[in-house]
Amino acid sequence: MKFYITTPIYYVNGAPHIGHAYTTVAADVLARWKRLEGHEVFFLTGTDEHGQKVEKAAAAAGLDPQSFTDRVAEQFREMTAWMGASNDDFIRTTEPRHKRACAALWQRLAERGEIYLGEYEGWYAVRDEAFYAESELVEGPGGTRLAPSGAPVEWVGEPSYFFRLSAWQDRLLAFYDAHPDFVAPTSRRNEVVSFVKAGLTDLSISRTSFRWGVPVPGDPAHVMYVWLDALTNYITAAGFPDERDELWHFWPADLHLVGKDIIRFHAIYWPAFLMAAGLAPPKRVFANGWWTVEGEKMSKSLGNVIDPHELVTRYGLDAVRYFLLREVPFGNDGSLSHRALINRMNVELANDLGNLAQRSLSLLARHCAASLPALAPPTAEDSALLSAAAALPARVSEALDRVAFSEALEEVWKIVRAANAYIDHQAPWALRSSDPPRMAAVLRVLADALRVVATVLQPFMPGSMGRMLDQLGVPANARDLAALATPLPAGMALPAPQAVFPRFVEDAA
Ligand code: ME8
Repeated sequence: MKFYITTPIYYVNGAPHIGHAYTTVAADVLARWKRLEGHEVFFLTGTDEHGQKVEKAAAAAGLDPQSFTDRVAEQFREMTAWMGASNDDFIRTTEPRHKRACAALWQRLAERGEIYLGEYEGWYAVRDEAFYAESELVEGPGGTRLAPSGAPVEWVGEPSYFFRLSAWQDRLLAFYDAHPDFVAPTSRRNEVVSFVKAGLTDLSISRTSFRWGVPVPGDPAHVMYVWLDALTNYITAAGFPDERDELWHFWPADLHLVGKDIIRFHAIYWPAFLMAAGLAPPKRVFANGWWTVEGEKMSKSLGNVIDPHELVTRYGLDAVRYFLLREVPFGNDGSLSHRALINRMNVELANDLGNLAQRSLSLLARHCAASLPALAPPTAEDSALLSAAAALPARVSEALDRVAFSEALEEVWKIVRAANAYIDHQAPWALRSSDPPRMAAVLRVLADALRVVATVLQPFMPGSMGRMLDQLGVPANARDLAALATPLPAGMALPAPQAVFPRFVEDAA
């Protein structure tokens, strides 16, 4: 089966931070997991480069928008690589293929009578690139008016094309009814449904007061509203408007991962645009929560913005990936704390998993002539551990289908803890003199349990789990879930063991 997963495309108004890296890593884990399950995966990420917000940032940097976006887009591309993302494509909205797709979508909407020319008068927040109704505004300091997000708003009055969003209200509600899983978590679904029930007004989809955008076909005085442009990226990358493109079979996307701040655009506007153009809406939109830093909102003015590259340099990529997905149930907000990260590294990675592997592998190296022992008829305890391990992939799969990363990891750690209890109880080091065949049998059980654990953890920690599978002698072409059904041959040579997760020792300085 095919699986198409996306991250939001990130604004290039500033450098990437840990919030961006978070959604990218989450999408990467799902993409890698689906590949491990044998699906045909297309994983897309990229940058959102048009609009007033980016235009202003370019001006502030003293650069023309194209040179500015070229520079910042490169930083996002690098972030994607540093975070170990296995994306199949990286889209930039300034690319010709994307402008072509935007124009084609616009034309389809126009041909179907979904667009009309009018005059927009109302509030706009550049920081959110969003229009707000008077009734949505909140009071800011000194009686100023702010968007519900806290962004400043300005009054805009200009000729504008409109999308007949109001006509889609009932069809959207029917769509949410027919697809109860379309928006998740449930709190976000409720938010979306009540927003639509409260009544939709037509949406302004073009601007005339600045130039940095995709020109409206046939009326170049207008540029397209940046959100219409941005959302289109998901079909551009699948080959739109060429429906014979080899990637088009990936559409509709199976999952758009987005931050909770942009759920309205993805769960209301986007399916409405698509249905209005006669295209299938995405299957699911899942919103992640927000990270704060040591309990404080991340902001440039507080100077506490976390650079993902610094975090990875300090703690290592896999520890950061593990922490981000283990610490907070996906969908909830979380606080990024160095103490909590170090704690998880030392307790769960170095101690629980690292030591288990190290103990098992060094006993195999020393007392089994560095080769894999044969499977012996299992005792009840052997069978309990082996059958729990065998059931693990299905449990992880079930959790990941619910986008519940922390639950998936908890399932893995149940096996890790069970294997630790098993090794302590069996004490293979003591069996070495009393019952060598039993020692070999116990080590084989541990190797098999570790193989399952390392296999299912690959999407989360590709580098270290690759090394663990190397040490377990698992051939590179036998690391997907299907391969687990075939036992490794007895007598197979094992390479010298090396610690996979060193303890993190804090600098005394
Ligand atoms: O909204 N915690 O781009 P953006 C968790 N271009 N996630 C965070 C985060 C935080 N503190 N900060 C950002 C845009 N994110 C649009 C999207 S899509 C067609 C267009 C993540 O650069 C989160 O996923 O503001 C959020 O939705 C995304 O970065 C927003 O990035």
